[in-house]
Amino acid sequence: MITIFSEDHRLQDGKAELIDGKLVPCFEMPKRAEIVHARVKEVGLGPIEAPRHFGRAPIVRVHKPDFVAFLESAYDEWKSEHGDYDALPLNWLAPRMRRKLPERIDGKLGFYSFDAGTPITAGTWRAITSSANVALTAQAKVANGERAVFALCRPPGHHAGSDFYGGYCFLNNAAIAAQAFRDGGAGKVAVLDVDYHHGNGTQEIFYDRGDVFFASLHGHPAQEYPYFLGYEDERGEGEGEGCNANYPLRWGTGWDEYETALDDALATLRRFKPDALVISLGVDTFKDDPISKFKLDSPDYLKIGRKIAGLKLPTLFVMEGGYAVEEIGINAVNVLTGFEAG
Ligand code: SS9
Ligand code: ZN
Repeated sequence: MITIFSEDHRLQDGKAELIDGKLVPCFEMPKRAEIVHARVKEVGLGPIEAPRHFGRAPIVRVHKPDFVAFLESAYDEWKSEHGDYDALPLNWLAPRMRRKLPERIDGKLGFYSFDAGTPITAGTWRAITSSANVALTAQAKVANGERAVFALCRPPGHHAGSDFYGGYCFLNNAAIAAQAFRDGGAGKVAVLDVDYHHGNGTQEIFYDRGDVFFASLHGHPAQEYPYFLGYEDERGEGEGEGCNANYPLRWGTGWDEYETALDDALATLRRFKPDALVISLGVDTFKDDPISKFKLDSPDYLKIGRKIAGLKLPTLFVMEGGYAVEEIGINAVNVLTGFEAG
């Protein structure tokens, strides 16, 4: 399997996030991608190639242009007002306040974000456009006939919506790639999100569309971030009615319960008869993940890969979360080798 990877991910190297009432070093760190990259080499998964540049057009197919322009200039605006250190938002709209874009950067950060864990740094724009290019380069290879390609994206993307960022995500790499499949002629695309957290951004982007099915297995929103989306009764709307499937799972979920939900999600996607499959590949479902509460173990990721291969679809794997840094390489690459064996 070919892997697409860029060193530019290192340009996103935030100092701190606000979590559990404390400013702590960012869990979403460059080392994550380095460990996955090293594991891809170690197991000899296949060639590792650099991304091509696709420019803004495929990005604004899923994100609003004003949001993308905000991401591009946010750090400079912040720096000229506050100085050369990471930008974090601190206030948001409460219900029935007015969604009107403020002039000052502090207000804009709150307008376009939904948490205080996602710093915008000097290198963020270059890192996130590079991450999107990694996904698009891999997508193009799958569209051109590769059975499966691994987009080793960083930063991740599945929490980013059409006009908001958060959850360490700025541009939604998986959604951008899914849309690129459609724009390249695929009639129907399925996105399966196996990250521990609900892919609220991807769901928002495709919620009213019948051409892209979104299925997600994740920590139950009653217990888990991002809390305000991801329930089972969210089934899509309008043209998209019936094209969204959520599998909220409680803290402590281990392989047996996970497998039941995964089998159901895969059967649902099979009935949709997609032409291509995008996997939002998070491995923060691991038992030792520092911010998550599922109990999957490293061999379980081989089984996930094997089951995904059973759909027999052209498949794009897009790296998302996973914060047990020492094991992230083994776990992520296990999904890929399980797929190849399946
Ligand atoms: C948990 C706080 C979670 C954001 C997590 C984003 C994961 C992206 N107490 N903070 S895959
Ligand atoms: Zn996650």
